[in-house]
This record gives sequence, C-alpha cells and structure tokens, in this order.
Amino acid sequence: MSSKAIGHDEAEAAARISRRTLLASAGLGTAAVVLLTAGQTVPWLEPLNLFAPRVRSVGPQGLPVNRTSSEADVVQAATSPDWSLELRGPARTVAFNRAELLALPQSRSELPIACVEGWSAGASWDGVAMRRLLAEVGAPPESRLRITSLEVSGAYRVTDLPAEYAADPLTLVALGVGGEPLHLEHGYPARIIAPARPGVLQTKWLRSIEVI
Ligand SMILES: Nc1nc2c(c(=O)[nH]1)N[C@H]1C(S)=C(S)[C@@H](COP(=O)(O)O)O[C@H]1N2
Ligand SMILES: [Mo]
Repeated sequence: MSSKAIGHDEAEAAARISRRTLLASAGLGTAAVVLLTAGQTVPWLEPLNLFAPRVRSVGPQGLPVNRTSSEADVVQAATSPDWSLELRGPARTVAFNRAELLALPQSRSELPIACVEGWSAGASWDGVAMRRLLAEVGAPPESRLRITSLEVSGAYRVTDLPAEYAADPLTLVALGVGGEPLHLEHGYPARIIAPARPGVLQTKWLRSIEVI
C-alpha cells in the first residue's frame, strides 16, 4: 500500500464520517423538532416531550394549559347555550347562566395558578366572589362546598372546597381573565380560582356547587 493510497483512503474515510455525522445530527435535529411540535398538539406524545414546561407556557391568554377541553371531553357541554351553573344551598337550588352570573356584582383577584407539574403563572381574574354567590341561596360565607365540573370522568371532576376558602373574598367563580372572557381552555364558561390552592383544585368548566 503506497502512502498516497493510505492518504486517499483516509481522506475518503474522513469524508464518509463527517457526512454520516452531518446526516445523523441533521436527523436528530429534525426528530427533536417533530417531537417538540407534535407534543404541543398530540396528547399521547406528551410523555416524550422533554420541553413540556417551556411549551406549556404558550397557551391562550398568556397562561399555560394543563388538561385541555378536548382531553377533558367538555367542548360540547361547555359551549352549549343551555349551560348553567347549579348552586345547591341548604334551603334552595338556583341555576345561573353566564349572563346571570355576569349581572351579579363582579370582583377581581390577582392570583397565580400553580401546577404540581412545575409551572406557575399569575393572572388577573374577574368573576363573582364565592361568598357573594352563596348569599344568593342564603348560605353563609363559611360553607363547605362540593365543586363538580362538566367532565364525565377524570381525577378532578369533583373536589371539595373547605369553608375558609369559600369565605375568602379572593375566591371567585371566575368568568374572565386578563380583562377578557375566559378562554375555553381556561375553564369557560366558569371556573374556580382560590388563593393558596394547588392548580389541580382550581376547577375548570364548572357544572355545580353544592353546600355540604
Ligand atoms: N375540570 C378540571 N379542572 C382543572 C383540571 C382538570 O383536569 N379538570 N386541571 C387542573 C390543573 S392540574 C391545573 S394546573 C389548572 C390549570 O389551569 P389552566 O389550564 O387554566 O392554566 O387547572 C386545573 N383545573
Ligand atoms: Mo396542574
């Protein structure tokens, strides 16, 4: 083997290697981009999405979304013109549609959503103070409440709100955020917002509130 031949072989091998490396890293880049993009819209890809916290920060109204309305299967019920929030007091039950809730005195609370999955985002929420709403059925502000969402299944379909949270003037049946009506992904037509509660208990897509 001549030194020239060795040199030629080496040069070819080097070219092959760099070509392979280039292709491999280009392939990796494409795969990463595809995964990252797909993870934003395809729920079953989420466990593979290493960039989830960053991607989650991009949601409607500048707020992340954990469970979407389609994942929760509430799109139809939440956008139905027949929607109303049922408030079950000890003495009577009253149903409020969105217009009726908006016609009650409105409060504003600056409160964060803090998700156990590792993100937290502050927002300005508008709606009816829970204690004000309870007065509509003659229930005291310090009432223990059972909150039920429109979901038909799911770990957080039904949650209990302790009396001290119901009485807190910052606790809202929120109808809006950031000066706009709630986006469907943030719980339209109405959701719970309460101070110092984990995100999982900030129930979206309300169906009923019961004094227990
Ligand atoms: N009905 C219902 N409400 C829910 C959830 C849910 O799965 N179902 N997810 C909760 C979780 S885990 C969080 S962190 C917050 C996120 O609120 P956002 O999507 O408006 O940011 O909603 C909460 N409310
Ligand atoms: Mo969460």
